[in-house]
Amino acid sequence: AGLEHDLYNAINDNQLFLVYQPIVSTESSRIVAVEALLRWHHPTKGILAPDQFIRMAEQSGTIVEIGRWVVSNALRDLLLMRASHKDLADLRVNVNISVEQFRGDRVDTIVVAALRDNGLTGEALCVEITESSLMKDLNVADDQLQKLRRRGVRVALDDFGTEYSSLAYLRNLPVDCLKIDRSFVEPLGSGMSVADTLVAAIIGIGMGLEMEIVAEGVESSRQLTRLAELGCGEVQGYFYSRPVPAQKLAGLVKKLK
Ligand code: G
Ligand code: G
Ligand code: NA
Repeated sequence: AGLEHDLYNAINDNQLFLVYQPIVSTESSRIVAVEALLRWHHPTKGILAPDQFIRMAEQSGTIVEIGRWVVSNALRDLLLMRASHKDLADLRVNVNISVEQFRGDRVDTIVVAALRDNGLTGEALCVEITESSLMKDLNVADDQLQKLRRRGVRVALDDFGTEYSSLAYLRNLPVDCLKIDRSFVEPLGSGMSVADTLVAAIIGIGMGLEMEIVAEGVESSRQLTRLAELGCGEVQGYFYSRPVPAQKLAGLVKKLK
């Protein structure tokens, strides 16, 4: 109960912050987007990662307030990042959304207001939802996601491949992008040909449904090369960068050039 109470105060006490991990085009090698990842600078426990508090926030309902804070701050940071380097002028930001947020206030209303407050259009944003949670609560989320997509906001299915991905279902989901879970990326190109076959199949499904494909957890040039060969459009992982503060992104652009 202690941590839950602390979390309740974390927003007002400015203890939450966001770091950003670049998403890079395999074709142009340019940073096309960043994923916003939440951190909590706890007064006594130090810096906590989402796996240490998001589930609690979902259960207590605090996730609705946190989600509002995340969208608003990610969009404000996006303006800073776009202005910080000419190659980042069209940068997009991805934010993670818990399905519990759709049962609180309407996510589409919150997002549209945050876009307007920052003078941005929907193309600036992608919302990431895990496959398992979307399947569980599709009836709640579907209409809100469709409203966002009509404004140009993209929807990405996170951790794709790890849960029950019914192919029949996938075709009708309000989704523009598949993020291949890093458990598939890890063994890529290691001579374990079944890994390559699986990733090729996922990319094939995504392409067939005209979805964008992002591979997560890319750590080596071996994995990157194989993903590019298989037609994966975008990659994310430690090979390019760990998540960094918004002010560090421009420096990363120069380093990658
Ligand atoms: O940064 P890290 O690898 O610790 O993030 C782990 C996971 O936590 C992410 O993959 C994502 O699913 C979740 N996460 C990160 N930031 C947020 C956020 O702002 N909101 C929600 N709901 N989940 C987040
Ligand atoms: O929920 P999601 O899978 O989007 O969150 C991504 C998480 O994976 C973040 O916590 C991030 O720190 C972590 N991560 C990002 N890139 C890599 C990587 O290349 N290797 C590993 N092992 N973890 C990564
Ligand atoms: Na994510």
